[in-house]
Amino acid sequence: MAVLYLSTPERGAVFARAFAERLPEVPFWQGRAEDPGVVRYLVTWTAPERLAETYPNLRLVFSVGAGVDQLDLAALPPGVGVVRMLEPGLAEQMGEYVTLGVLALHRDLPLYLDNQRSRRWQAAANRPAAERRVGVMGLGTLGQAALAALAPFGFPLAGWSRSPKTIPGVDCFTDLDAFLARTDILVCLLPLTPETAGLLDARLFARLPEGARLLHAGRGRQLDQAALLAALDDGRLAAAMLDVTDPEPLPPEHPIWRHPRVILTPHVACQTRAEEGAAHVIAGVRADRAGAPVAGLVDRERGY
Ligand code: NDP
Ligand code: OXD
Repeated sequence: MAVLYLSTPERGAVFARAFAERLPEVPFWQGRAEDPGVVRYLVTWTAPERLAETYPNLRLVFSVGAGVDQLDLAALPPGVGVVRMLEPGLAEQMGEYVTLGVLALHRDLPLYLDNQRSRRWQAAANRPAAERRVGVMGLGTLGQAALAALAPFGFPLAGWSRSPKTIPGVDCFTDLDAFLARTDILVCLLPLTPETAGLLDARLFARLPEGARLLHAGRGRQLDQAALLAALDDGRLAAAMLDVTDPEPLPPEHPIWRHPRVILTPHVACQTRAEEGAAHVIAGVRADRAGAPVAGLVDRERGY
């Protein structure tokens, strides 16, 4: 039995040290398997080609990130489990990023950045937080961390998820129309699945209050970028902040790069910390070897 690690060498060095200290009986290989036939655990971002033939005894694929859509779950061999990254730094960083984005959109930062570029000194009226309703799509690890981080500011908070939830201080919806109708700043933290691909489109924007704002940190393919630009240009949406696009990066000529009411960041809302990421994978390998449940095991049917 062995672990094969196929991600960045810097993070791999930290993983190698952690495995040597805490799980010395399990060989840890980086980049290349000495014996592919004994690889039981793969740590990676994307699935290597010919996975089933190359690693016939594979049991679990650990994603180095929180998302697993890049692995093409349907194409993986049926008996192979997929584990998403669950390290506490991800939720902490997403809480920071969503706070940054919601405050920027609430306090008209895209407008002021554009005014600065045009040397325009012009104030808009500040709206109280109590009158700006924030709604988070996705109430999982990251959605709930974002809502907890926003709690001190006084925004009326809501969330939308597939299954009903109860979260103190948050109006929880499963009805998308009702959720959108009460949302002035929409935050998307959904996993990419066939149901969520293209969800942020013109039809959805039309169901938000006029002048709503979008903060998108889920996956680029959930957003119809042309519909976003049209909604910004006709005033349906006032501004957007995007951490994810399709493709990443956007081509240099793409209008999103220079749209005056878009703030763009390069998929940096969260980054897996090496030490904590290694601890999560080691705990998963230990649990699997003991026949115990593995934290972060994805429901492959559901897609997240
Ligand atoms: P979780 O699996 O913990 O939570 C997903 C949430 O989305 C759940 O509440 C789930 O509902 C809800 N959901 C899924 N599908 C639907 C649907 N069709 N309709 C309504 N709700 C749905 O995921 P995380 O919170 O850990 O991560 C979310 C995503 O954030 C990742 O998949 C990734 O794409 C993105 N991400 C982005 C990063 C960045 O840097 N920009 C970094 C890390 C992650 P239910 O509770 O009912 O199951
Ligand atoms: C992701 C990540 O899934 O960075 O986007 O963890």
